[in-house]
Amino acid sequence: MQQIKNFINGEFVEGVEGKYFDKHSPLDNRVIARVSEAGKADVDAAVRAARAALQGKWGSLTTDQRVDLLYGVANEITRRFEDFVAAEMADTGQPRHVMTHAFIPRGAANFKVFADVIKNVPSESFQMSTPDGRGALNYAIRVPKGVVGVISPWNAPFLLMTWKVGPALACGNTVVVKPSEETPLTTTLLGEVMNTVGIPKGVFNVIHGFGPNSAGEFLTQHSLVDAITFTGETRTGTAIMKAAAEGMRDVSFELGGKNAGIVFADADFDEAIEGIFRSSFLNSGQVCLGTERVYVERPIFEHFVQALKAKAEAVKFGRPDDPNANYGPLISNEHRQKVLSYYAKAVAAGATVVTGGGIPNVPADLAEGHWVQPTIWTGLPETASVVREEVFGPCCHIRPFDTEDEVINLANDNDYGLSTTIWTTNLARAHRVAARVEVGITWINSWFLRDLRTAFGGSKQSGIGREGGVHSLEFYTETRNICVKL
Ligand code: NAD
Ligand code: 6OD
Repeated sequence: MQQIKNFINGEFVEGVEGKYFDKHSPLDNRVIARVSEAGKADVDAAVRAARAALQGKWGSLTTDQRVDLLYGVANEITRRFEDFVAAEMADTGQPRHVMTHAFIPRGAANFKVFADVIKNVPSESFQMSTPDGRGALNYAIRVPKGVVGVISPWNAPFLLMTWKVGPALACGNTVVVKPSEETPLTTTLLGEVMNTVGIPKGVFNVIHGFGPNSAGEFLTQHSLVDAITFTGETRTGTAIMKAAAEGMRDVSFELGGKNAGIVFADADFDEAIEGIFRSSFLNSGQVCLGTERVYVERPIFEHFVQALKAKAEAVKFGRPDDPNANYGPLISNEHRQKVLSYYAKAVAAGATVVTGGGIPNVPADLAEGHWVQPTIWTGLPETASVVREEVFGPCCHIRPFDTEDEVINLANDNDYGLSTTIWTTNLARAHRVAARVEVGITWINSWFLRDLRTAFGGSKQSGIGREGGVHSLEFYTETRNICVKL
């Protein structure tokens, strides 16, 4: 049985309390690894190692030297591509193509892109006049925030963790990472990469465990953590924000979503079907940017519902490497219970179940896995809990609309504001609607396409702050103002 340890000050170490928890495969619920849980003392050791590294070799490197090391990290991930793909498939149970096309390459890119950003970012400088005529030069330098606590979720583990570690290190910080208890493998592998590349000890640390009263909470409460970047549920963000208030630590939050897909009658029908299908069901619906509310212009509503149903019913459940399968399970039994409870609530609220709604038939060796059917509903009022709350499973509710104003109001009538997709061939309308939907990112005739140099983040309860490209500097550095009399 694989034993997963914490990575503290460049060493793989067991937690001092000797506690382990089991990591189950989403495919069949088998225990695939035993994970060492970090206690308070381990978290303290990791934070102190990170602080010492700031004051040690890492802090004395030039930007060019740091950039070279981060290029090395990206190259080493690429060299060990198959190891990362295998680990992420084992953790998540999702199909191989999701790993090879999205999760792992984007993870490597997170180190390259932010190394380039930091190398090329100009600094601010003004020549000032002074009453005595000598003048002054007023300029700013950016310094690292310090020790950054990184807390990441399980749905796209490597991509979302590196999306924070890449810019944090590029800006000269050190990190203590708490990956989700459901997906410990790729973050641990990254520790091996850091040692191979020669990243100084203590710059990158990993502590395993849970949230409340475990590694996550111990990290957010540690007084030597200078800033916390978190991706996960909105209510977890609230708990972390309270912890961060002690000591006035800065936070960056990427939280939940209840994203709308808007399909106008003039859309390229096949492209819209394919796009809504991917955005509702990719990764078994466990994507923060996924579409759980679909609004379709009335003339094509019935045709759209039937076409999406046909695609949802054609998925093939199976193991990530099975060439005949293209669809994976949910991450855990606990999450499956939550999703199934929403399936029951939809029925209780009077939904028409177009397809799905339960547990699929799978081969006997997968019977204990966390499978659920892709599910489509129609006929619910906007007040129904499955239309208002994030399910984070493979499901969507489809509702007809008649006018542009009506659909904008429907899309905006939600506490979340992460993303929207708009499907239309009328580009003037696409731009008009995009400017009025209250979200952090809008896709027009596309989904999940984003240059890593652009700003990413949510509006309303979907997040605080923007990360990506130079926007990440706002969180991972502090600006120091220097004024010199000439
Ligand atoms: P979660 O909030 O349950 O857990 C996320 C991480 O926080 C885990 O590592 C967990 O152990 C830790 N944690 C939990 N409670 C904590 C506490 N009190 N203190 C410190 N750490 C704590 O989220 P999840 O179930 O892992 O992920 C799914 C959620 O993440 C969904 O809501 C999804 O929308 C959101 N998400 C958002 C984005 C985005 O970019 N906006 C991206 C991916 C996922
Ligand atoms: O890589 C991205 O653009 C990004 N932040 C993806 C988020 C995926 C959430 O599940």
